[in-house]
Amino acid sequence: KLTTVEEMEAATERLLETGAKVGADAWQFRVKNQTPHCKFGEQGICCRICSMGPCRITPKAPRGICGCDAHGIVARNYLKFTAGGSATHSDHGREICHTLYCTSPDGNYKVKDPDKLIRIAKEWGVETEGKDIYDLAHEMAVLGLEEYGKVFGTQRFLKRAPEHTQEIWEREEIAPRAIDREVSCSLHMTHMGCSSLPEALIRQSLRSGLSDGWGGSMAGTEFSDVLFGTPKPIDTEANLGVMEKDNVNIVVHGHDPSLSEMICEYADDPEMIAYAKSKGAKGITVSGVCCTSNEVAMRRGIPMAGNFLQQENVVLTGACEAIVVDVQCIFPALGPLSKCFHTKFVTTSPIAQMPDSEFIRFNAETAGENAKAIVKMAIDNFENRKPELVHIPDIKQKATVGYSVEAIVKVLDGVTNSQVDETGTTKPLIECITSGVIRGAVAMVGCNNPKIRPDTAHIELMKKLIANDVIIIASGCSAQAAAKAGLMDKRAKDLCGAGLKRVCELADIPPVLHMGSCVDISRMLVLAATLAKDSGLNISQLPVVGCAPEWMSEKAVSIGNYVVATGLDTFLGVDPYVSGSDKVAELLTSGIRDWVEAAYTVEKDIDKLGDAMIARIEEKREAIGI
Ligand code: BF8
Ligand code: SF4
Repeated sequence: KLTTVEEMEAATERLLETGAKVGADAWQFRVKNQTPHCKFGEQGICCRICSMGPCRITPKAPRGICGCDAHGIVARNYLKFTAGGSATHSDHGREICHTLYCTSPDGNYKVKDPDKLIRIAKEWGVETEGKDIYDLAHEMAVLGLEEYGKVFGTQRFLKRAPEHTQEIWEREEIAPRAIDREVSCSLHMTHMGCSSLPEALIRQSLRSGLSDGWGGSMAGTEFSDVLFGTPKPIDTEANLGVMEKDNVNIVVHGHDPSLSEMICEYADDPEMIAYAKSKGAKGITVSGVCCTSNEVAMRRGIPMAGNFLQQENVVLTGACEAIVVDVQCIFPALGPLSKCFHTKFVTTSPIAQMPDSEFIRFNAETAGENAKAIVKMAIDNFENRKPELVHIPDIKQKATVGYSVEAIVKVLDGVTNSQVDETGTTKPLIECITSGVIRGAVAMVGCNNPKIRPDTAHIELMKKLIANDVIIIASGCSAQAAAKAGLMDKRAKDLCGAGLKRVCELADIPPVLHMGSCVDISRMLVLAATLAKDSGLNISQLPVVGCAPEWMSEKAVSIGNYVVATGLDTFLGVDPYVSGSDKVAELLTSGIRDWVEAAYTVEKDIDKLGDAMIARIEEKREAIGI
C-alpha cells in the first residue's frame, strides 16, 4: 500500500502543532507572507546588474537605462541562474577530487573501488600498470582538479558521449572547456554592457550546463564511487518514521558524502554506541535529508528521513539531537527552528555558514576527529530532549535503492539471457523497449517547490508513467518522494502496466530505480550514452525524456540545460523566470532543438505534463519504427 500525499500532509500538520507550542516558524507560513510574488522577478524582467538600475520592464518602459530590452534581461538572468548551478555542482565535484587526493591506506579516506579508479584512469590515458593504487588516486585527483582550470581543450568525460553528440557540441560551439572557465565566461557575458543577444546567452547557458553534467558533476559521481564504493542494490526505508524514539537521532543534510560517510562511520563505532547507551539511549540512528541522504542510502542503506521540504519536519519531531549539514539546499530557517527545540544545528563547511548554528569545521585531513566530535555532541544532547515535545510520525516505506549504471547493467545481465548472449551491455533493456514491453524511460529529477503541492507531481507522474509501461530512473528529491510513497518497494510492480510489471519480476527490481543524488544525474547521462551506443541510435532518438516537475534551484536549471544539450527533451512543472520574453521562451522550448535536437516543455498542469511525456515517447518510437 502506498503512502498517500494526504497521509504525509497529516503527519506534517501534526508536527506543525508541536511547532506552534514552541513558537516555531515554518515554510508553510513564510510562503503565505511571500505570496503573491514579485511579477517582475517571476517573469525575469528585473535587472540589477549595474547601479544605474534596478530597471524593470513595463509597457511604458520597454528598455532599461542602458537600452537593454526584455529579451536581453531575461536571457541574462537565465544564464546567471545556470552559472550559479554549474558552479555549485562543480565545486562539489572539486571537493570530492580533493578528498580523493587526501586518501591514504591508513587515513580517514580510502579507495574503496580500486577497479573503478583504474577504469577511469585508463579512459583518461593514464598508465596504471604496476602503480600503487594510492599513487594512482593522487595522480587522478590532480588530473580531475586540473579539469577545472585546464588551459586548452575540452572536458575529458565528453568522450563518453556518442560521436554524433560530440559532433553537435563541436558544431554548436558548446563543448565545455575548463569548468571554471565556463562559469567565469558566463558571468563575463552577463556583465553590464556585454551580451544582450538571447541566442548567445542561451548558447552559453547550454555550455555552462554541460560543464556541470559532463564535467564537475561527473567527476563528483565517479570519484565518490572510487572513494565510497559504487552503489549496488540495497534495502532501506524512507520517511520520518525512520527516526527512532529511543535512540540518539543524527540527521545528515546537504550534499557532500565526505561528511556524511564519516558521520555514519563513527555513529556505527561500538565505542560511540556504548557511550550513547551510557546516556540512556538504546542506540544511534543516522538518517538523511536531501542529496547527502541519497548518497549514504545508496551505499550504506542509511534510511531517508525526507526530502527538501521536509527538512524542518525532522527538527519538529523533537527527537533530533543533531542536524548536521554541509552544503546546498539547507534552509537558514533550521537555525532559529533548532533553538525552539534541544536540537543542535551543526554547520561544517566554510561555504555554508549560517546564524544560530554551531560551526564545526570539517576538513578531509581531520575528518575522523571532526566526525567523532559531532557524534559525541549529539549523544551528549540526548538528555536535553523535552519528552513532551517528542512525536515521530509513524510513516515509512521500504525501498530498494542503489542503481548505479554498473548495477543496472548487472541486473540486465540476469534478465534476458535467452535472447541476448552478450553480457555487460544495456542490450536487454533495448530489447524490452524495441519489443514494446517497455515503452520508454523517464529520468525524474529535482526538488520540491511550494508552488506545487509537495511531492504530488513526482508521485502522480510516476504512477501514471509506470502504469503506461514507462520505466523511471530517479534522483535527488524526486527519488525520495518516490521512496516515501512506496514506489521504490519492489511490490510497486503491481501498479505497472503488464509489460513493465513482467520486467520488474524478471529483473527483481522496483519500477522506479534510484540512481542517486543530483550530481548523479551524470549517471543518467552515461546510461543514455550507453543506450545510444548499444542501439546504434542517437541519444535524441531514444524514447527517453527528462522531467523536473517541482524544481526550484539554480542547480536544477544547470541540470536541465545539460540534459537538453545532451539530446534529451526535458519537461518542467515550474517556469524558469522566462515568461517575460517570448523570444527566450521560444528559444528554450523550440529554437534550441535546431542546435541540440532537444528542447524544453513547460507545463504547470501535472496531468498534462504526464500526457506530454507519454506522447513524446510514442512519437520517438514511431520515428524509429518501433
Ligand atoms: O541537489 S533535488 S532540493 S537536495 S537541488 Fe536540493 Fe533540489 Fe533536492 Fe540535492 Ni538537487
Ligand atoms: Fe538597467 Fe541596463 Fe543596468 Fe540592467 S544593465 S540595471 S537594464 S541600466
